[in-house]
Amino acid sequence: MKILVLGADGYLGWPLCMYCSQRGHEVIGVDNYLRRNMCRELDSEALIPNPNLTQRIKVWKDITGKEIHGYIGDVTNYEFLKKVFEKHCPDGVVHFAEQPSAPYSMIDRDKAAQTLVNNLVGTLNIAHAVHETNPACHIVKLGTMGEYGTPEIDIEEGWIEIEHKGRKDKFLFPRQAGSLYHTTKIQDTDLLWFYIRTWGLRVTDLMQGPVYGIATEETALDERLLPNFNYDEVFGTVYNRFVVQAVADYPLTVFGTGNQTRGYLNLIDSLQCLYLTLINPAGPGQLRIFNQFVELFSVNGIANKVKEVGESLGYRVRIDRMKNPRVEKEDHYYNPTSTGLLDLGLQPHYLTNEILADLFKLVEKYKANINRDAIFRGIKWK
Ligand code: USQ
Repeated sequence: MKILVLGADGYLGWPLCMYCSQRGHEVIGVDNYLRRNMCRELDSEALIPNPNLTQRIKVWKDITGKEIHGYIGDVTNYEFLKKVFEKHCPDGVVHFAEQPSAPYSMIDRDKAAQTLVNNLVGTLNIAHAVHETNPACHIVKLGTMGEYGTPEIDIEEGWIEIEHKGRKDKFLFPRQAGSLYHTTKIQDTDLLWFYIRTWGLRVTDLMQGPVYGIATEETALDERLLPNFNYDEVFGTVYNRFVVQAVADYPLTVFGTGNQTRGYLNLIDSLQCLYLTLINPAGPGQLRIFNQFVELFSVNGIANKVKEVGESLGYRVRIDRMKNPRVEKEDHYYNPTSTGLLDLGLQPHYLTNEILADLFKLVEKYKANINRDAIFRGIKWK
């Protein structure tokens, strides 16, 4: 297959480029370094210094002999994006080219506007580029479990059948996001769903939970192939953050009661899910939705696990239950369904103490790079 990865320099984008290239597919990667620039602006750079996309592609070629085509450009620039589609005519496009951070989107109005414009115009452009150049191309859109929020009912896989006054119909499962960033993901879905109904596009929306980890089969070839690993308050996800905090002897920053529960997955399972989705595309006119996570954890559960593993490795791990800077339910019902990806063949890797210990060991190697000031700044939702 020809696979176009938009956001190819990112935490998921770069490992996916390698994963697909390693399995014999032709990969085209696009990025405008938005996240790198935002990290630099906020002095929140990733733990491990990474070569840029052009350099990574070269390292990959030197090691494997495999070519990944790279373009530095902005998906919100329609002329640029259309040219890439015209030149390569991809069978599948994966859309990661978004501002991915909830806290970033809540800093101020300008960052909210930047998130909104970047995420929605990018999605709009992809729908148009596919429609105009190659309507058979399958769009894989990274959504998030956070779009559903934490309702008092079970969360279905994207859709719900509603019976009202004796009649029935199927609708998108109700969405109620907890940040402006998550709200743009809902709006993305609405945009695509409109164009699917109108133009018959084929789309899979992956409702992904927070991802942890950094090592993949491909990064084992050379450490220069590791993806960016953020641990700061803005771009780091909670598992990765807590491991870095434990290594830095910084009390684990549990927000509120710590009973907030989400569906988590290892980076290697995120890659498996993306790949299974690409090789089993949605049909024309179909909006297929998968809930992408493998196990549920509360923030307390994560903190306790990191403490247990950290202490077994000789670290002193303290837990700090602090006032929650976010507006989110802390004690809530949470029972999401997730069967679609298992039906496609996903083989989950559950979090073990060994996997967490390996993450500790990698972080330890780069301990000197930890910027303690970036760990907690207290970005408040209100
Ligand atoms: N949390 C803490 N302490 C911290 C950081 C987070 O208690 O230091 C809590 C948060 O309050 C939240 C939970 O941990 O209840 C998860 O937070 P997170 O920062 O790991 O994840 P989130 O902001 O939800 O966003 C991340 C990714 C985003 C993706 C999302 C999936 O950055 O791109 O969309 O996970 S989901 O959460 O399912 O929406």
